[in-house]
Amino acid sequence: MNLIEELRWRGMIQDIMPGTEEQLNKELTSAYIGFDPTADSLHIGSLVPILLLVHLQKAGHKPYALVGGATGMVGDPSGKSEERNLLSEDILNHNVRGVQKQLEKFLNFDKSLTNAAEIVNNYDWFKDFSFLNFIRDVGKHITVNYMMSKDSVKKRLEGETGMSFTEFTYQLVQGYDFYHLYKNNNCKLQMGGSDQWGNIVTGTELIRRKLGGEAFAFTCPLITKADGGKFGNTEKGNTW
Ligand code: 383
Repeated sequence: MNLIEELRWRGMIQDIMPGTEEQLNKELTSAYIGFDPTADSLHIGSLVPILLLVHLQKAGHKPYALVGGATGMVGDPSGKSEERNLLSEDILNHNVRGVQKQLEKFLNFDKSLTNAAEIVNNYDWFKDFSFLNFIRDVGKHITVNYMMSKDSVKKRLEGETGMSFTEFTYQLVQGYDFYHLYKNNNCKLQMGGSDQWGNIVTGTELIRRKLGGEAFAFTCPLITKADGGKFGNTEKGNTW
C-alpha cells in the first residue's frame, strides 16, 4: 500500500491536489506542516496532522515541521470569527520552545537518515524581510480578488467584526513559506488540517507565478469538539 492509500483507509485525507500521489510514488519527497506557537503546548487537534508527518517519514519521505515564529506574530484568521490578540515576543519565544520540544518526540531526527526530520522556524527568513520588499516580491503576484475569495476572508467580511489588514495578509505570509521551502529545501508538498486549504493553495499559486513550479498539497479532516467547533489554542474547551 502506498502512503496515500494508507492514509485514505485511515480516513486521514480530506482534500488532495491532483498529481500528489504520483509525486509521492515518483521520488523521495520533502513535505511540511506548520504549527503556530500561539500557546506553549500543541493540542489534540494537532495530533492528526503530526501523524501525517509520522506516516510520511515511515513511507521514506522527508518531513519538515515548521514552527511559526513569524506567522504566530500575525495570527491565522482561518476558522476564526474574531480578530486575534497579538502576542508579545517574550511569550512567543517561550511558546516556540514548548512546541518544538513536543514535535521532537514524534519524528526521527537522526542525521544519518536520508529522510531525517527537520524543524524550521519561519522567523528565520522573515526577520530581515522588509515591508517594501514583501509587498513588491510577494504581494504583487497575488490579486486582492484572489485573496478575498478564500473562506477565511469571506466569512469575516460577512460577519460583524471585520478583519484587520494584518490578518488579511496572513495567507501571503504562509504562502511565502511554502515558496521559500520549495526553492531552498526542495519541499514540494504541504499538508495540514482542512482549515489550512486556502493558505496552502495561495502557496502553490505563488510557486507557480514566481517560479513556474508545480507544488502539491493535501489536508486531513479536523478533529472537532462535541459542539462541532475546531480545537485551537485560542478556543475554549481545548485539550492540550
Ligand atoms: C504557519 C506557517 C506555515 C504553515 C502553517 C502555519 C500554521 C497554520 C495554522 N495551523 C494551526 C495551528 O498552528 O494556523 N496557519 O494551530 C493548526 N495546525 C495543524 C493543522 C491544523 C491547524 O498546527 O488544521 C490543526 O493542527 O494544520 O488548525 O508556513
